[in-house]
Amino acid sequence: MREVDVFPDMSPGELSFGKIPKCRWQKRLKDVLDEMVNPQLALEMLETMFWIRSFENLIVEMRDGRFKPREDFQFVGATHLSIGQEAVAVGAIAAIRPDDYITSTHRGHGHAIAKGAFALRRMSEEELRRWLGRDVSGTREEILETAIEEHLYRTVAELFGKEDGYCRGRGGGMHIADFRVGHLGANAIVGGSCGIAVGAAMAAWKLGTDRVVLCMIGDGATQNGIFHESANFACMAQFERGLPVVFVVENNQYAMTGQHYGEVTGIDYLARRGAAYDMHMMHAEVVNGMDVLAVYDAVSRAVELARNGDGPVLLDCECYRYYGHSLSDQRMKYRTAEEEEAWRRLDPIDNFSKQVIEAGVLTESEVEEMRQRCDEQIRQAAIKAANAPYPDPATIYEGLFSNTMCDEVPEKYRHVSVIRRARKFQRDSEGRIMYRHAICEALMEEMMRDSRVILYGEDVADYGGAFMVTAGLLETFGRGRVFNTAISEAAIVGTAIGAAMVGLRPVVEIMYIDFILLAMDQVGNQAAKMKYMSGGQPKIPLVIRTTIGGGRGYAGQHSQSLEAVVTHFPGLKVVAPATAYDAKGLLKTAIRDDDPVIFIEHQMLYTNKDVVPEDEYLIPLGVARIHREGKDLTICAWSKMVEVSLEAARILEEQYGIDAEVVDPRTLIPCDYETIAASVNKTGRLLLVCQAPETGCFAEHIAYQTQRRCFKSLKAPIQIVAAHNVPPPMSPTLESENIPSPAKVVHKAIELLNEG
Ligand SMILES: Cc1ncc(C[n+]2csc(CCOP(=O)(O)OP(=O)(O)O)c2C)c(N)n1
Repeated sequence: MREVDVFPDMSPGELSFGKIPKCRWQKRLKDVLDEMVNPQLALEMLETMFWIRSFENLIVEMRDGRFKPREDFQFVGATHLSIGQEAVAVGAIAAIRPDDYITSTHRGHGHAIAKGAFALRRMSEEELRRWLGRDVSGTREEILETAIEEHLYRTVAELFGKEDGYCRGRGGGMHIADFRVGHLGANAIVGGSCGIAVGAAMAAWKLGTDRVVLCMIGDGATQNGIFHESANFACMAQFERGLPVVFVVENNQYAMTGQHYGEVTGIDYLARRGAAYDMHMMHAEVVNGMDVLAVYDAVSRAVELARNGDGPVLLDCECYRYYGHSLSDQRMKYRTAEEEEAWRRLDPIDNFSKQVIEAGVLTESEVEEMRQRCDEQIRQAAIKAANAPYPDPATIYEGLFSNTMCDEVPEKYRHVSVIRRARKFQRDSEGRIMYRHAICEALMEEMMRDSRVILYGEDVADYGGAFMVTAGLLETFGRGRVFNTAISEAAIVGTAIGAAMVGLRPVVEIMYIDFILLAMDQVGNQAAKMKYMSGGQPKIPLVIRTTIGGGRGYAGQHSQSLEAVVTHFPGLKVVAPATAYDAKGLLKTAIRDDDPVIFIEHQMLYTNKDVVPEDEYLIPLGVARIHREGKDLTICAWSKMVEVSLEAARILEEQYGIDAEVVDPRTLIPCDYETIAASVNKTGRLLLVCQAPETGCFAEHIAYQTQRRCFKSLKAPIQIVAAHNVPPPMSPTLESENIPSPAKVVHKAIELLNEG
């Protein structure tokens, strides 16, 4: 039962919101030297800001031809510069531990440089050697110098798309990541990383660590749906503790050209957003983002709150980008020279340099020496990177999938505490159980095997899911591992990605595949791509369970078969089981797989029964099943269409003496084209049966793959029985006309046999 009853309360009153602090920090370095900030940290902050500015000045110079790291080098790629905003990246990242995480944005050079630099500076000699991946002699200081040099080099190399880059040139500057120092990736989809950050925070908390996540985002991102879904997710009351995530809004006043204040929002300060999500207004604060110490102070306090279970926090760091959105942007079309001048007077590097001199940490000439040294370090890194090789085209597939499984659960995750004994599904006299129960059994067994497997989605807990598949799991494993979410498809998927990246193995449910369209950025741009774009670094062991249906009069938005939509994104595996036996074995495999899997169940199969052994078994992904052998033609179908095809094959045999072979690929990605081709080479004819509209359906793709392999043995053109090219209609007559039936398959099969 639920923890809280919702009784009516209609008494009159007023809701009040607390005060949001603004620009609390009014001190200077000299006021806090040796207390909050020691001289070493002050130097590190200044040095890091210099590196960031040098790095981005170099981009400007390469673009306008003033600097060529090599005579024939052509710089290509995005030029989103954060010049003017360095204090936010540095102040925020200086305030976290090396093992804390960050997510970043398309304007994330500064975040990447700062995260690597501060993490390396805080590593022991041994950790530095491990990070370098080779044995380096010398003192810790010398090794650190080597590591910093390598860090700057690998950052520039990624900007240039070189093999030595952090992401082996797969991601470039807009998608840079170094998971070894907790940099979970920059994201070129505005707001795209919010769910990932919250998911990583959830995993950090559930795994019992005290790590914190900084979600670096722009002001534009706070208007995007994924930000709102993720902020709400992070604040859900059912989490005993607020999730340890700090949203650091780098509020440079503009999205691309859209001004949040006075144009695209109705509020002055974005910190006000915090009031929408939790009773503490997310401890929101407006921060002077032009002052590195103000940011350091605010983020330090925020991190302490988050680490102690009182997150999340929202910091609105007011700053300014000096250049346009990118170097091709004519910024004077949407802002004035006076405005720019006013912000430039607060320049974070000049401002902090003065404070460092005032505090007696460095002299003016020492500051200038540092600036020149940082410039030179970046230039040397660029020259080396320009001369380094590009990735070998033959390696283009490297990093796409892990293609590994969790064969053995680490000892610490094997101990699973249960509240109630796991539900047993009674077999009938022939050893059969329902498809829905087979799926539940798979979940139950995998959750028993590995405490990192968690399950969440809309209504999956007390209610057992819209289709009663997960009933009983809450009672067995408790709300820590089985919980409901808000209706936030994007956040469900996004958080699962972040959680999977840092150690959990989430299984999430999207009630109908029609709703996956609300999460399509998270599915297609994030889950599918984060591994590849970061050069293959993270494992993302994530299962997205969803359903297709049709046949119940639910019409266009609850009956689609969108499997081809998800197969289109390289980096996802896609499974669509037709029987209870396959569903159980494939789901268990999907949960153990280290890559993201979309697991598509069929609502009209949930009550179908099949023999499902009680003993453990797994079914590998990418292995088709021949349901029925035959010699006259091959019928290829998956999910519910296997049942339709088997019925058609029975009619063909009984009424027409035609012997059809029925093949089910079971997994669409990877797809066992070879088994299908072997069947077609034997029969000479292929009929594909698919519940999706014909145009762009997965059957069209199998047809292409098969004709490539079987051209010579085909006796007739490949045919497809699919739905009409209309949204699924509601009326029974129209709906049954739309969904392929055994009669239609029989008809097409006979036509096919009469050809060639
Ligand atoms: C979802 C999405 N919409 C639009 C874009 C195009 N775009 C790239 S950056 C940007 C502005 C983002 O503004 P903000 O979040 O404030 O970050 P900033 O660029 O100011 O750092 C836009 C509109 C995008 N990349 N992603």
